Amino acid sequence: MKIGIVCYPTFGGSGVVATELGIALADNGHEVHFITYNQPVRLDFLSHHLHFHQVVIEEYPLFQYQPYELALSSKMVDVVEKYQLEVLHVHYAIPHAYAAYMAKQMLQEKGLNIKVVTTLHGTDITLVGSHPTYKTAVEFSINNSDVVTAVSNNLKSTTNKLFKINNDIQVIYNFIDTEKYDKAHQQKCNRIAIARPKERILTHISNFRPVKRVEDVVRIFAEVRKEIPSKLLMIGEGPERIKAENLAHQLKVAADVLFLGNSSEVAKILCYSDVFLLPSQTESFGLAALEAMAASTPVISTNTGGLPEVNIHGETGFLSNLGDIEDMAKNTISILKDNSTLAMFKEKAKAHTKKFSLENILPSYEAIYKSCSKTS
Ligand code: GMT
Repeated sequence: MKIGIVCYPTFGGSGVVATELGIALADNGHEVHFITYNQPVRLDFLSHHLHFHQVVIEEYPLFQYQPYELALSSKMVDVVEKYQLEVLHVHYAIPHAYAAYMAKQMLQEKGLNIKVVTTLHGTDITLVGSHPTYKTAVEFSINNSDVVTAVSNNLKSTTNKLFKINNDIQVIYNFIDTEKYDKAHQQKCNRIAIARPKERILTHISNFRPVKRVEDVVRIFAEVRKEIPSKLLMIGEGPERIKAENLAHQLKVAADVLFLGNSSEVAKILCYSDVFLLPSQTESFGLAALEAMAASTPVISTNTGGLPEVNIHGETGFLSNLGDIEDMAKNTISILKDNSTLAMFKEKAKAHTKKFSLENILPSYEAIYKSCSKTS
């Protein structure tokens, strides 16, 4: 089929899922067109099955805010018409679902019926979408999508609680390409570049926004390091990084905390990680936790949002109440205390990711696209 994908082209989870989905669909013979303002970070190659169309904004002195939705919906119309797309799959409701609705209306005037699939990812519903500034438009665009999916049961029920939704929401879990992580493990994990042989490696990956509570990460690490020689890898960039750096100095652990910035080598970094820390305020799913588990890294997380659907308490890691640093540190130590316990958690974390493998999840999206083409 010919499918348009609209997403944020950044390191954020929704952009990563959208990009990996597009690549997998292209591998399965579909023709995929990404429509976004930059080439998605994980889309490192293009082919006759994978296309990228850049949304360019014309700046004008009158505009205090550039009208991105307008440029995006115009681009969608243009690409749908030129390449005869059958479905537009938009990831993250704001403003993509709204822009897609506008594109659909414009295309209808031209006698074309494009189907819009909207995937809700999390903050488009929880932190941003339900804010009075956006709520009316978000609710409208969810109700006017042809198909709506959410990345966890928790996100589905939260959406139904926060908005008046008269559309069915299908839950399709996020997925990972397990082979990619297996390959990274087959190559030698270059652990020695990061830590001494007796040290454990703890890792956190995020966009360092307040919701990720990166200071909690540093506090947990400081507690763990009192008992277990270890290093903390902080991967990503964002507004809270400076606070986490300052706290590491204040707690006198800075020498053992490495801030490595954004990375496209997530699989390689996770390959030598022993525990992944995700003490978020909320996570609709927690793709970063799933990626860690795919690399055999157990997860210490909060029990908020959809995290209990991904991280299984006592099996793939542990879940704690929000802000309970002591409990998260205690759980981390219990995993790291000896090699056989760590090996058991690693094995179970890895085994659990089969449920979220590309092979298991991709057919659900393909079935949705197929159903769309039947009803057009
Ligand atoms: O918060 C982020 O990490 C970015 C954000 C996004 O949309 O890019 O992530 C959300 O979508 C991810 C992919 O579905 C989920 O795994 C994350 O849990 C979700 N973030 C939150 O709910 C805070």
